[in-house]
Amino acid sequence: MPTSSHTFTCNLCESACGLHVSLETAEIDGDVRVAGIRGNPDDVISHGHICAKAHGLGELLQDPHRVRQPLARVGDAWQPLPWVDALDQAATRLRAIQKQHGRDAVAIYVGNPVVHAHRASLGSQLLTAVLGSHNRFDPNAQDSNPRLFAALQVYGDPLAIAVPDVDRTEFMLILGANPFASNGSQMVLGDARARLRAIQARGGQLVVVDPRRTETAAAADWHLAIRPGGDAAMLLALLHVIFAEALWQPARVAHLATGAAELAAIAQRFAPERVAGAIGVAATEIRRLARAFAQAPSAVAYTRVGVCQSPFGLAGNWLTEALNLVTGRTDALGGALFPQASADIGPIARLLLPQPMARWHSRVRGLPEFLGSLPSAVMAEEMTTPGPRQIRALVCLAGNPVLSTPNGPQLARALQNLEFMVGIDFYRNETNQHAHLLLPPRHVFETGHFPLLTHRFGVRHALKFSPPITQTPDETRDEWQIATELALRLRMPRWLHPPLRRLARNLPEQLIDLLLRLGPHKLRLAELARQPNGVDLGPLLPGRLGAVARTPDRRAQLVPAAYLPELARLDAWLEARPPALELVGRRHVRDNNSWMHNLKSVAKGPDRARLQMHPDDAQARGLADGQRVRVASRVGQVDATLEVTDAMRRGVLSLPHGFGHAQTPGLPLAQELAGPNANALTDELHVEPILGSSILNGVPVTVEAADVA
Ligand SMILES: Nc1nc2c(c(=O)[nH]1)N[C@H]1C(S)=C(S)[C@@H](COP(=O)(O)OP(=O)(O)OC[C@H]3O[C@@H](n4cnc5c(=O)[nH]c(N)nc54)[C@H](O)[C@@H]3O)O[C@H]1N2
Ligand SMILES: Nc1nc2c(c(=O)[nH]1)N[C@H]1C(S)=C(S)[C@@H](COP(=O)(O)OP(=O)(O)OC[C@H]3O[C@@H](n4cnc5c(=O)[nH]c(N)nc54)[C@H](O)[C@@H]3O)O[C@H]1N2
Ligand code: SF4
Ligand SMILES: [Mo]
Repeated sequence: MPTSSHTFTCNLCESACGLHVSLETAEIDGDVRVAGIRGNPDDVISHGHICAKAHGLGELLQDPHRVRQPLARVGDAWQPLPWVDALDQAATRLRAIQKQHGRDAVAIYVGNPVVHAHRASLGSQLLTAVLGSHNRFDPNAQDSNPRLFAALQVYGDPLAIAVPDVDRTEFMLILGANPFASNGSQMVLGDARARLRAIQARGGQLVVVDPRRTETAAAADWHLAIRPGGDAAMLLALLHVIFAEALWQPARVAHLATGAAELAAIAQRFAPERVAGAIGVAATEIRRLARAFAQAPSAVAYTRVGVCQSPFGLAGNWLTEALNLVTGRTDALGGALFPQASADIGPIARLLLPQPMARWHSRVRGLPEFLGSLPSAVMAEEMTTPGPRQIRALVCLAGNPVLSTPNGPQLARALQNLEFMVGIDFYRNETNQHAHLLLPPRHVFETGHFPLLTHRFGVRHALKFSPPITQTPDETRDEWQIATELALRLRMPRWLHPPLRRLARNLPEQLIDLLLRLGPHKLRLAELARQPNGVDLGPLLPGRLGAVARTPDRRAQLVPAAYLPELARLDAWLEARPPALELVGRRHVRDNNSWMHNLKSVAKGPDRARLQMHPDDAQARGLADGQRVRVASRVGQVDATLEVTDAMRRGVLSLPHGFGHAQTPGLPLAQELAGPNANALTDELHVEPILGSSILNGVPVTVEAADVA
């Protein structure tokens, strides 16, 4: 069998690890098989690091359960059909529904993998624009919205995301993130473990705030096992100490930001002694952390999904920015720096989104649009509540909201009553097994990879473009092609299709090339293609806040008015009695959200979907390690295997999301793995009040032995 060797990029997470891929081509049918995958030691970002998921990416190329041609569902059976028929059918149905019921009757959900695929991400933009519906959804409501909102409020631009200067900091405070498992989020690290350990190796400190002693927390110098949702109060208490003990940097803050006096007045109400009991971190610890953070030669606080998904995700993200600003860490070496995107989508985003929020509201609950999307928590009610603008059809592109959004089972029921649904996915997953049509995308080896959206989160300026390395002779199409074909059919007369199709063919790469040329590093896509290991463009630079901030005076705002109502809610939370058990999520390095469990190389190994509980909580309920238990919340219940571990804080349980495959015949291996759907417990009605983003951590639950009726 002829073998060829290629340099490529893993696109399963932000790290964009460099790969050496060897491919074998079968002489008889021309089938391409992955013979091996190794880390590329010369890659400028990952330096040879890869994780188990990279092998899954190889396996995905040849997974026999992947959908390889368009399928139409008739009852429970799926029948192949030619692309032209599938596309015609999709366009005809979507157009008819929009004609009869208005544009909002067709919703679109665009899932996470699109973030890591340039053709899919531009394709999803095209499709969304062409559908013109207000009912647009994506995982941001489960993920980054509180962080993007903080960037908007504090710096005036949702894209003004500061990245920790990991390579130079002497003190890194991590709240609600587990980079040893996730490999970093909105922070491209290459090899997270190596890069974070290097902080300690040069004498710096790593501090982790997390209700669970995670892999990252276990390696840290200091772990504070906070109660879920406690971060905002803890950050206010840190600020309290920093202002009270004059540990802040007034001269530098005056240069960076406005509102220090107001912030000090707010923080004054949150003494460590006041918040300690409710957040489960001793006042002495809070005071010690405040001093250590403020007095370190350099320091940075970094927060991610654990805080975003918590009851005070908005305030938690705001106050993390505030802590970095007040101690002079923002925009300083070893602090939080604003990278220069080599291909900046900012100007286009600002053109398309001149006003970033509340341009419309959801019909039933009145929750606001943010950055062009509505909160996922309203999806099901918008499908099932009759009336004008009711959702009657859905396009689901690279998403699995039945496993990834609050009260997923309710959504699954709502999907069954849609008039029409199209899925664009490798698999008949939990969500699009309810579709009427399924359109199969190409593998990243066949589309090429450019980290259009994520390269702006690099801890160094570095960039890589991996052109396609193979074309499998199957009936799959990339999402840009699918989107253009649908767009043409939905909105253009037939005679215009051939010229527009030609024009559109390489538009994604042409656009990227243009952005690169206009960008600060003046690159060309063709030049990048000639450097398969990527190009290193140097460290992040301090002193960029003035160029980045879009506030009237180009300084950060320490106390944006939008957050003030959150303080009253926080006061009430601090006084309230906590539920006996609160559920949080977790990630494992071998899992990738909901979708790689049908791949042997990823799914193998010990059960990773166990419910983790502290020994005291287990003992109090007479529960033992390994036992099947029933977890219940306001919205539902799931059975899980109990893992009793002192890695958990008392009163907190941990269950990963992305499992719950028992009813999914399209994923036979995953179906065997089954596992509980954590989002059968999360509550679609209990959302954060300003944006309506989902609260997935700190969910009140009860646990009992599964055999008790
Ligand atoms: N292996 C792997 N890597 C991934 C993914 C994956 O599924 N698997 N997913 C990718 C995606 S889409 C994303 S967004 C990123 C996310 O990357 P991270 O933000 O690093 O996410 P997690 O690993 O889930 O870590 C969140 C942590 O928050 C803690 N936590 C829960 N509630 C609270 C709270 O109220 N306060 C505090 N302080 N902590 C809390 C949890 O215990 C958990 O350890 O990872 C990406 N990388
Ligand atoms: N309880 C709880 N819920 C969570 C989270 C949590 O921590 N706890 N995390 C949230 C976060 S951060 C995220 S990002 C979301 C993720 O949630 P979603 O984006 O809804 O779903 P994924 O699980 O990423 O599934 C992605 C789907 O896209 C398909 N796919 C993969 N690659 C491609 C591709 O290139 N093209 C196409 N067309 N399809 C592709 C996969 O087969 C899979 O079916 O989950 C969120 N939900
Ligand atoms: S860390 Fe793993 S999943 Fe992420 S890019 Fe690297 S190999 Fe791929
Ligand atoms: Mo995410």
